[in-house]
Amino acid sequence: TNTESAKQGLDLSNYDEEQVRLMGEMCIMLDNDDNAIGAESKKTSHLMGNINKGMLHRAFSVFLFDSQNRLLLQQRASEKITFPDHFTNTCCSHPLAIPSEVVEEGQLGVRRAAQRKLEHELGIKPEQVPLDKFKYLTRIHYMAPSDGMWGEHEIDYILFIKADVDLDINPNEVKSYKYVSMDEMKEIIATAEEKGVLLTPWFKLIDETFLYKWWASIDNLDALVDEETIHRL
Ligand code: DMA
Ligand code: MN
Repeated sequence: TNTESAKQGLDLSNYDEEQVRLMGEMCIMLDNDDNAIGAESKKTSHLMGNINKGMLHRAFSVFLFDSQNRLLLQQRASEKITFPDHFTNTCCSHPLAIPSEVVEEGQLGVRRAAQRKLEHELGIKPEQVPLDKFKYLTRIHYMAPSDGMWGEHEIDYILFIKADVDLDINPNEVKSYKYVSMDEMKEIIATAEEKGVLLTPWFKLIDETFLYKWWASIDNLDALVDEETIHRL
């Protein structure tokens, strides 16, 4: 049993045990300008009751492309507590409130978290995704409810990486995966509603704003990097 849940009067017994365990991870709490102001559990920071009071945390979204410039999509596992079964970009999660992942210089903490979760979710070995190979593009601030109880409210660091990788899927995290060309991506987006394909809200927002501009410049991203702006989407 989880003492924090008990304290909050929350019953998590109907959720996947491993995903409930991961709700104990400590996320980095932020003010509106991405200044770290504390730490709260993943559970506390993803409850809509807290989000509606302004609670905000740091996150990252990785977009991984192979040498043919195809984007690796994942479908989130049914076990996920937020946005189960939704299709999304390669990998998302949170840098944790631990010494190695709170480092802001060169986005080092975020890069380390990205490497850690690419291995955890998709089985990608860190050697195939070196920290300095991630291209940090910008930050996106967004809020999105998942269901009545859970949601997201994040400043999300966008990381692109071009690498051919070996996958070993963690079925507790990922239900399926797929490499898509830009045309295939646009087709998936255009037909998602009629086909009943679920897409995560942050992926839709990035698709509507920056994705294709960045994707078209995948081998030449330096001019598009915007380290300063926090885009409010
Ligand atoms: C959270 O992703 C991060 C973003 C950008 C939505 P997630 O729900 O996949 O996190 P985790 O894999 O840690 O559950
Ligand atoms: Mn989050």
